[in-house]
Amino acid sequence: MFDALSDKLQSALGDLRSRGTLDEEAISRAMREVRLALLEADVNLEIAREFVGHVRERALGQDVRKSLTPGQQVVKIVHDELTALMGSGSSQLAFSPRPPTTILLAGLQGSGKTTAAGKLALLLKKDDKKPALVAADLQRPAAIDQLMQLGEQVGVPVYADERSDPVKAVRDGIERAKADGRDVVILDTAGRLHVDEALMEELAAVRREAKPTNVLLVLDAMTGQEAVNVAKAFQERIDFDGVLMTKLDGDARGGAALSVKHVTGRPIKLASVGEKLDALEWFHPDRMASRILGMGDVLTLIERAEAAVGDDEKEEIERRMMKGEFSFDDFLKSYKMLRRMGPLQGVLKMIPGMGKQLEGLDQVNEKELGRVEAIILSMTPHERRVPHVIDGSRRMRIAAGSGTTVPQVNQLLEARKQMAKMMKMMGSGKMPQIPGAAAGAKPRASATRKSSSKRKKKARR
Ligand SMILES: Nc1nc2c(ncn2[C@@H]2O[C@H](COP(=O)(O)OP(=O)(O)O)[C@@H](O)[C@H]2O)c(=O)[nH]1
Ligand SMILES: [Mg+2]
Repeated sequence: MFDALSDKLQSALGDLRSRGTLDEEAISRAMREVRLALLEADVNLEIAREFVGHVRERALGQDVRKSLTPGQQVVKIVHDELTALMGSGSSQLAFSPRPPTTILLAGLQGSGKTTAAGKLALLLKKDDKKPALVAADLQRPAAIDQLMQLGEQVGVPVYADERSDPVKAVRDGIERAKADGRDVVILDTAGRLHVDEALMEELAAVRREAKPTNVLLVLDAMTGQEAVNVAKAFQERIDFDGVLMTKLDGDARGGAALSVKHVTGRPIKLASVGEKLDALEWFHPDRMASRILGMGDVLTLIERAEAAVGDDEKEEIERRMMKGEFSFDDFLKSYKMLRRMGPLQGVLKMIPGMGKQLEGLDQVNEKELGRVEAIILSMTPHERRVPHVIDGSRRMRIAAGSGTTVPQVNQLLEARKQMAKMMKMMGSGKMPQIPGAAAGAKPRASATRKSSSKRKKKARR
């Protein structure tokens, strides 16, 4: 995700990170590079200029805190400003006190509305909601079929009537959802290739009928600044509460995601990061900023792990992680989970410190994963539980036993250490100084635990 931007920002700041002191010249040089990186990511000129202005001002005026080097502080400032740019507000949807909650998806044709409707239904279902899908795109019969198929795949009812009109389809759909005791209704509407008057009128009519609890604009991140222009046009005509940004997995440059909040004042609430049905995530600006800056995204990692693994196993690992007792046995289990958690490279990048290490590897494939397993399996049970006993000669033995090299063993030892450190800081509520410097991670970490117990309840039913 945003690979090019991420690389450029990291290299712009790389020089600062390692410096003990900072002068104006060094900051200016870095800021020129940051500005260029943003422009190349298709962030609009004015936003890029303003962004760099803020960072520079804060960097020059910073009161030097003992805990961070000046270079690290600049990285933290960039992190904070990126977070602020993407919106520090909540990514929650509104839920109606009188169900059903209605969610209207609007957007251009091909932006990903219909697939997003299916993905959102699945996401809400996992959160113990009872969603239903309503087809309000009646222009093409194929659109209804597509929604029907998605509904079947995620196990959610679809209300559709191809002979209806969009307004009536929405009215009937909501009625049926109520009668069936569904508590969330997702409305999939028609799009056009371009913003046009007929589309806006249809949407306005559907909106009047549905009185939706949430209007989400679906935007294709791959279209860059064009997506931002589309957002402006929709805002003027029908307005929306938040954005569901799609196709963040492709080679999207990031401009749309970085600019849309600033331009429209509406936050990104959800991010679609792949074609698979489980590739929809709640959007957290602070976590996204961490990912872009290569600081890892431990919270999203934990959430994905939760979704991929049995509850008991997970709670045990999580409890120990939070105490910093993250043994190689836990690591191995987590690694096996990783295989079930989606595209490997993306997952590994969320581990703090792994982003850079992955640079040399063009693709992390099953072979590399196999190597990690082989290394851990070559450790004695005691070594796995108490990794700090692994000295030089043990490393040589492990490398020989697993058919790997000592540097590869070292790299794994280091990765475990980083993770354990990170987890411990999160568990104690102290945020790490640089990686993922975002405030507010503590409440989220506990929210994570809460949601896990909820899932557990569900599993018992
Ligand atoms: N790679 C990728 N493809 C997506 C994503 N979301 C949607 N697509 C694809 O985009 C195309 C258009 O999606 P669709 O939901 O039919 O768009 P709609 O016209 O707005 O309803 C389909 O081929 C989807 O598989 C995403 O997050 N990542
Ligand atoms: Mg569609």
